[in-house]
Amino acid sequence: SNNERTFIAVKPDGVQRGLISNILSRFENRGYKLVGIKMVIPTENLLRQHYAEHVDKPFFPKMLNHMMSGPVLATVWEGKDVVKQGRAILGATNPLNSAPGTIRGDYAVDLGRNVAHGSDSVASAEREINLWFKKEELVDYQLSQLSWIYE
Ligand code: YYY
Ligand code: MG
Repeated sequence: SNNERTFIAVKPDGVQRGLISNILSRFENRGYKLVGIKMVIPTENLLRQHYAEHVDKPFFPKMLNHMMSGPVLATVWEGKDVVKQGRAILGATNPLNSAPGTIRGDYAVDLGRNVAHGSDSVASAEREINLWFKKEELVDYQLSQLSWIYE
């Protein structure tokens, strides 16, 4: 459906490196609709929920510190196949395996500094959106370009 949503976040390293506009423009240019956006310094509690699948892994404490080290830009994007396409726009988790042209392949080198997050499934996206955003923070509107993006 054209109403699929995903959660994309610019991590503290991406924010500090001035990559916000670059990352957002890739989703805008592709034709996806921005429905939520805010800056937040995440709490440990939020990150433990967000990264629930990773809390017991050896890299988790280091990753937690990094994610809490500064503001994150939290965004929600809407459109056809946006979860899968968002992951493709981000590139592989390890930037050394990310193709040139992807965000991580163009702007990152180390796994722990891979500049952005994207939900890995429709179910994760729903969970993450509800975690980071209140319902009233997600804006309902029509993209005027819709009929030029979708046939
Ligand atoms: O979903 P994605 O971000 O692409 O990768 P995950 O396997 O879910 O890992 C989340 C996050 O954890 C990853 O973006 C970087 C960090 N990380 C790490 O610092 N060291 C690892 N060995 C594995 C993951
Ligand atoms: Mg993940």
